[in-house]
Amino acid sequence: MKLYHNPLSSCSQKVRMVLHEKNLSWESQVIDLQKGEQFTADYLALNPNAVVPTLEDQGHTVIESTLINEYLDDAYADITLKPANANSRYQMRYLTRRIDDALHGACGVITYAIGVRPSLMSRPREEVDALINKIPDPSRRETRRSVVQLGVQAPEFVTALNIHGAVFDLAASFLQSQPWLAGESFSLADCALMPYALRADHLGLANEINDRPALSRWYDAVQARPAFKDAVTAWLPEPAIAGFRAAGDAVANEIASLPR
Ligand SMILES: N[C@@H](CCC(=O)N[C@@H](CS)C(=O)NCC(=O)O)C(=O)O
Repeated sequence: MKLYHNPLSSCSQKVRMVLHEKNLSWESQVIDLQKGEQFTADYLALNPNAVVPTLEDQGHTVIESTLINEYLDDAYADITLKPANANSRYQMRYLTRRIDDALHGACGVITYAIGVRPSLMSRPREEVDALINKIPDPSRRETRRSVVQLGVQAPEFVTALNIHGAVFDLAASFLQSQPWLAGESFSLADCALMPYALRADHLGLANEINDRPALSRWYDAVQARPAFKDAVTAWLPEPAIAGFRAAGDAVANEIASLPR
């Protein structure tokens, strides 16, 4: 089994979490997104959306992180990460859908506006434009352009923060009555939300978690899982995380004064 992924990418983190929760062994192929390796012809043949992750297994190519995780849970069922009862399964899928439909794009916005923009600003403008122009999806491309140009002042930024608030509220409401997002057992939903809480934390937005006690308790519990160390901590490039934190500190006052 081979995973094309990136250490910092949230969708890659959620698939690595499932691989390690299920004790599966896998081969790593890192795709450097800032160098544009997602746009090579070989990679586009595997994943025409020019995004990570992509899984190759038993002769199949599987894309879309949520579907990769469902595939892994179906194909390797010894340790299952899907709850047994139908309503919990519905809760799991409702959350993973909200994450895919809304939170993921919002996370890209806050990541680029706060964390990635400083390093892009130090590169030649034409080089950055060329990278942005390769993004196949027009709406993602124009959002990226706006956020790289305007940072936290981009109109998309406040919307993205509010989406984080709404999905974190939803998650916290599920966690009022149960230890994990989809019930009594750790599931694909917990793997799916984890990277977004982590990213908010790294970008200086830990208050989005800490202000919601049930979510904060859940975040601590996810980080304490042995799989988290192998799937996430082991891959985190410390200088990049320190850069994210410093960039978060640098815009904290500006963010606090934005109308929400
Ligand atoms: N819906 C896709 C989204 C994947 C995605 O957006 N991946 C990001 C990293 S988290 C990426 O590869 N971005 C490439 C880029 O920024 O050019 C999935 O769930 O797999």
